[in-house]
Amino acid sequence: MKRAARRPAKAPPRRAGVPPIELYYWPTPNGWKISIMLEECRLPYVVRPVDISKGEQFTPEFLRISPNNRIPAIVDPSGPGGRPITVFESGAILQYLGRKTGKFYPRDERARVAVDAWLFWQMAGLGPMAGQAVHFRRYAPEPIAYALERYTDEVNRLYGVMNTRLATRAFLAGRYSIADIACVGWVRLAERQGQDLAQFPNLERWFETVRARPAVRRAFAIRIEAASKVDINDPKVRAVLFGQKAR
Ligand SMILES: N[C@@H](CCC(=O)N[C@@H](CS)C(=O)NCC(=O)O)C(=O)O
Repeated sequence: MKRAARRPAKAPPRRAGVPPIELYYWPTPNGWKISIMLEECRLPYVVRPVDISKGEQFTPEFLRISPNNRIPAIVDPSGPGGRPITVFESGAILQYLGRKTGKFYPRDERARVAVDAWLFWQMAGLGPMAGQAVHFRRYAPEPIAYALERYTDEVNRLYGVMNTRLATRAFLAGRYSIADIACVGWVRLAERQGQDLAQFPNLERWFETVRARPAVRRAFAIRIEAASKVDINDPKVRAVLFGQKAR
């Protein structure tokens, strides 16, 4: 893990005595969820880049924070009871920050159930399926027709579910929430998943609305220089990212 973290351009001023949340991050759809939420909530934070192309997700230091060797993760020095807390899994982090701030995660039970349903839908459906679609479309050493079709079709079905849902409401759970925050980074990469947003007009309208939010723009603007230089065809990178087994 590198300590050299560039704070986003318009990070909120740090309040004296309130240490910032540490965001263990790499610019991917799962990482973006948390940078967006931190920006939306105006919480002070520092970015700790974890170069997953170099295997920094496997360092003992990081595994103590994120035992699944995946980004994102956070350390909140001012956790419950005023003591530090570590949180991994992007959905759990979004819920934690939503409860901590009272923002984008309604307290009302009916509204919260709707947000949870769409958040879990993203975590268990859209994210994993879109991830597999991207893998077989861009990273597999050779094209495998069955896998390409299966995952591209499933993502297409999921986009259709969002499109239908958004025909009657502005956001997935009614009001803008952590469910929208969880999905926007995946829809941003629609093309890589073999999807054409023009075929999903309600989803496209939602995407334009969400990505135009100042906090979302700030989060998407965070630059990690090393990430833009990663060559996925480099055998060393592929050996780190693909074919992982129990250690
Ligand atoms: N379910 C996890 C998934 C996280 C995940 O897959 N992160 C990827 C980047 S998007 C990662 O850290 N990959 C590192 C690796 O594959 O070793 C979450 O939502 O936090």
